[in-house]
Amino acid sequence: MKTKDVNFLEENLTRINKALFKTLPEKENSRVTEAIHYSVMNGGKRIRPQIILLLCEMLEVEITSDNVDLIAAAGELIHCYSLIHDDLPAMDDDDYRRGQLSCHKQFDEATAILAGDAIQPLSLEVLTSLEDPNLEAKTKLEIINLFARACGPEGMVEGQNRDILAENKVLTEEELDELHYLKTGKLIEACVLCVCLMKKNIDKDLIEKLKTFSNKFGLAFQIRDDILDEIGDEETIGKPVKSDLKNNKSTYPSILGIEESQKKAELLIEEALLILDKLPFNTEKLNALCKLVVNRKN
Ligand code: GRG
Repeated sequence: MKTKDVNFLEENLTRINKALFKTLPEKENSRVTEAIHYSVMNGGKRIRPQIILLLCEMLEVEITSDNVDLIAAAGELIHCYSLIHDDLPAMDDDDYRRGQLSCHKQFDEATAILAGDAIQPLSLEVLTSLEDPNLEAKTKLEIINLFARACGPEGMVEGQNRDILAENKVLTEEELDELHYLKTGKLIEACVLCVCLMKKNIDKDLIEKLKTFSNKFGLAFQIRDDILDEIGDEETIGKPVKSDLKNNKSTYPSILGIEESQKKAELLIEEALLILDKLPFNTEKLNALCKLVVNRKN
């Protein structure tokens, strides 16, 4: 994603990468820790932690900025873990990720499985170790519960399960929406809802609005992902194109065509922006992120 016009995203990216690095074990400890560094410190767009940082700022959450960065890093760690496992031969069998060999190709399958397995509890370790005068133990538990549900059997894992089962089948648009809500949307939603948990005295109506916002954002993000898999530039997206076609997967372009898919993504973002517009906060930065998502090239 091009971030040079939106300096705040670049600044946030530096914060996020610093926090991520801080959470990791010593690279030199073992082959697994080397693989962990290789798969985390490798130039992802960091959309999920960006959402956490921008929402914390927007809602003026009273947590120290170092702790906001660590919570954002925890969300990204879960995502990094899912990418390592997603690329494995038993899953999507992808050789490239973020412009470099995927973890199992650079190392080996066992190391990639272990690196992924290590990164997930690492995110929980980060969350449980947070110490902040404005973060109660109960809230920390709720945040952990939220992330656990987002990636567990009723979240990302089930999304991935449906994705695998759907190979060589044609899904309906509704089935695809549901699959991607589970696979991609729930983690994005958890990033939004964890900030709601940290905001003192937040009202239920605002939580519902932000949840709807995140679901529209998440689906638009995924649709653009499918489009880029069809028409993107390999070097820019950092992996071979047409991998969905290779795996015979239903995608938005395969069901709706490229043009209709892009329209659907843009409509979802328009709806997401309408929600933001009505909020009594400075939504400018989140608004800018939304606009980037549907036009992104990677
Ligand atoms: C329970 C964490 C967990 C994993 C097991 C492998 C698996 C089940 C799920 C895979 C889910 C998955 C890979 C979802 C993400 C799909 C997606 C849109 C990936 C690309 O995300 P970007 O564009 O990538 O944010 P970068 O590289 O920028 O971070």
